[in-house]
Amino acid sequence: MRYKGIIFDLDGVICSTDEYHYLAWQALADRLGIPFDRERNHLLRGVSRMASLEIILEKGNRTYSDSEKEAFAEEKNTTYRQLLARMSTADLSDDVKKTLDGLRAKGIILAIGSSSKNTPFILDRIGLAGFFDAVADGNCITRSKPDPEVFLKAAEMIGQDPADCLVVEDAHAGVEAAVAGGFDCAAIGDARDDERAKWHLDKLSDLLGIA
Ligand code: B16
Ligand code: MG
Repeated sequence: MRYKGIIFDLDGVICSTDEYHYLAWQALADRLGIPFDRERNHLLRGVSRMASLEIILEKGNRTYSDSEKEAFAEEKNTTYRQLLARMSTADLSDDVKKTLDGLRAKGIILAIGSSSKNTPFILDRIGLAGFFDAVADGNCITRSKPDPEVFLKAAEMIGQDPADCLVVEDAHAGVEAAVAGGFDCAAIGDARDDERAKWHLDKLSDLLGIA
């Protein structure tokens, strides 16, 4: 067993909620008349809700008050949660399920390290509430990725040293956070080729040959 614990990012790794984030931000940007597209959406991966909003508003041609920004973030989150509500256990892919079960059978401790405040809701929708040994998410941190806080919190919750844990990430900000925290990182999806990662995954089940 190469790692005692594995800390998974949620959005873009365990499930494809990244598409729903995109659709919800696109709807807000369109309403405000601000240019936004899938390419720019990649900048929001792993980044907190308010920091994501700031990145979107950068392309607008006016400034907004803090209360307007709060309302925009709330509007996006309402749209996003309407999309999440449609999710079910069918949104847990066979590859992800096989991977989680296989790693658990090896005795590896499994945790979540996500920037999302919607983590408990999403885990519940896809049938993984109570599955992980620890869940560190946007509700228990003050600094979003690329700060390592959420991964350090997860390692602390499972009582493991970062050097003994692997972080799995789909965001460049998340790979940066993992490395800054002293973790090895396995990169997948949008961040697959990030050179700071030790492992590069085509699919999550590639982990079964690594861990
Ligand atoms: P919420 P992750 C991140 O989740 C998303 O990648 C990012 O796009 C989002 O802005 C952030 O969560 C906050 O999400 O608005 O639900 O609190 O990739 O860290 O699992
Ligand atoms: Mg992610």
